[in-house]
Order: sequence, then C-alpha cells, then structure tokens
Amino acid sequence: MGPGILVVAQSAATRQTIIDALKDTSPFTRYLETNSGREGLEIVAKDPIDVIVCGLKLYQMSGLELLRNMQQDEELCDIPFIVLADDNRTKTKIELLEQGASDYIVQPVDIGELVARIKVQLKVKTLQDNLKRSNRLLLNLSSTDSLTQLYNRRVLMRTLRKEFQRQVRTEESFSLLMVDVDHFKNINDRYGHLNGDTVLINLARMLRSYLRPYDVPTRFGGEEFALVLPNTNMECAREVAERLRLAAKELRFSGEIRDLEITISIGVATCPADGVESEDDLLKLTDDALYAAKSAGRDQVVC
Ligand code: GH3
Ligand code: MG
Ligand code: MG
Ligand code: MG
Repeated sequence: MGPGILVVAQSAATRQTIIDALKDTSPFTRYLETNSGREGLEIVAKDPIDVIVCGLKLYQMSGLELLRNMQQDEELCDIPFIVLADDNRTKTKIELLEQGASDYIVQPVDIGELVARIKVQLKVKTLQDNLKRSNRLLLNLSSTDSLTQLYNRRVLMRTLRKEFQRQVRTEESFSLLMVDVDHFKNINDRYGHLNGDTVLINLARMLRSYLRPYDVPTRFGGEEFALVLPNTNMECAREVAERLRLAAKELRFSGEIRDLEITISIGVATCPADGVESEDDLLKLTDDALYAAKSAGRDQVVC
C-alpha cells in the first residue's frame, strides 16, 4: 500500500489542484480529501495517513482544532501536518509550529513548493516509522524467550516487582505458579533435544491458551515456566494449576513423539504470605512447593 496523503481544505478547487499536482509526481500514492475538520479526524483515526495538508478555515472543525486533537492523541501526534496558512505573519507561523504543525505554506499555494514540502515530510514519516518498528522489535526481543515466545525471566522479575507494589496498595492477592516438566531429561535422552524443544513449544502454547489475557506466562529457564496470576487468591490459583496439570496430560504431539505423553508438577504460592517480603522470597516459596510436588511423586499441584 502506497503512502496516504489527506488533503483537508474548504475549497474543492484547492483540493483538486493539490491532488492533481501530486498525482503527476507520484501516481502510487493514496489520496483522500475532505472539506470538514471533523471528517479529517475520522479519516486519520481509521486510515493509515502519512501526511496531512490542511487549511485553517474548514467545515465543522477548524484546522487548528484538528491539529490540537491529533496532538493529544498518542497514535496521531506524529503524522506530519502541513498547514495551508492564510497570512504571512511571523507570529502566525510561530503559533502554528508551536501547536505541532510540521510545516506550513502560505496561500495562494505555489504547487511546486507544496509538493517538495510534502516529499520532505513523507521522508520524515518513513524514518519515524522505521524507528518505531525497530524500537518495537528491540522491546520484543528483550522481553521474549526465543524458543517458546513466552516472556523471559527479565519480564517475570519486573512483573513480580509490580505485583508486589500493587498488592501493598490494593491488598488484592496475586499468585505465582512454577510449572516443571516431569522427567524431561528422559524425553531428551530418548527422542533427542529437538523433539524436547518441540515439547516445550507446545506446552508453552497450551499454558498461554489456558491463561487470562492479563496473566503473565514466562519461561523461567530450561523446562520450567513461571506464571504470574494477578488478582488471584490461593483457591483460584490451585484450580488454574489443576486445569493446567490435566491439560498437559492431554497434550499430543506428532512425528517421532506421537506416542509421547507428558506430565507436569506445579508449585503454587500466593501473596500476601507469612515471611514473604520480596520477589525472591516468593520464588523460594513457590520452588519449595514445586519440590514438594516432585517428592510426593510428580504429576501434581502443591500449594
Ligand atoms: P524432574 O522430574 O525432577 O523435573 O526431572 P527432569 O529430568 O525434568 O529434571 P532435570 O532438571 O534433571 O532435567 C531438565 C532437563 O531439561 C535437562 C536439560 O538438558 C533440559 N533442558 C533445559 N533446557 C532445554 C531446552 O531448551 N531444550 C531442551 N530440549 N532441553 C532442555
Ligand atoms: Mg527443572
Ligand atoms: Mg531440575
Ligand atoms: Mg523437570
């Protein structure tokens, strides 16, 4: 999809002149137009727009109001906004730039200059989009476990810290589940490491699908998964853990491991709890519960 340019101006002739001139230089661009500031706002909210060229006097909402509305919106504030200004006074120009306009051109418009200015803003927008994309990618890489696509341990620790603070403030309890695959070493030994990885990937997918959107499933390391359940007391956490334990037994795989059945052990701890004052205390308590589940014969939940 080519870049989108929105032309907002009261006069149909002005809009047409601008779009015709742009079409000559860039036939692959999408052109949208309106004479209404309000409709302009609706368009940018639902269509990907890369540059707006906007007059000040419009129907329904002025160009300045449209600019202010967009500036207040996190999603829209970075869309380059070129104003078709009515007067050449420095004061007006400064005001427009301070309100968030990227550029302005004084009417009557020199169309060649406008096209050149639009191209500059399109370049800025492309750079901005690329920067945002790499930031998102970096953020994703730094918080995701590459094998399972669950969150990593860094996110676990950050989430636990936040949940602790929230617990103190709201007195709502939250729970931590530590899930560990039983005799996973045997699976690796018998079917190989790659099949072991497949088991982890499928188990992770199951865990995520059983949790609520605001739960935080993380890979703690190896074949252990730490699941943070906000707003969850011990009873609910036990029920969730029990459902996960049963679902793990039902997991089926394909190829060399089609006959494999796995079981998991789960340690559960809930905050607040006696003697638990830090993230590490809570991890220790959960780990003790997991150890108890292993000692008691595996394939079980211990709170
Ligand atoms: P238990 O029931 O006591 O938990 O026994 P276990 O064999 O599951 O536990 P142990 O801690 O002895 O073994 C865990 C194994 O998990 C050892 C390690 O090689 C394997 N492992 C750790 N990370 C990965 C991974 O990313 N992929 C695969 N395939 N194996 C892994
Ligand atoms: Mg383990
Ligand atoms: Mg172990
Ligand atoms: Mg294990």
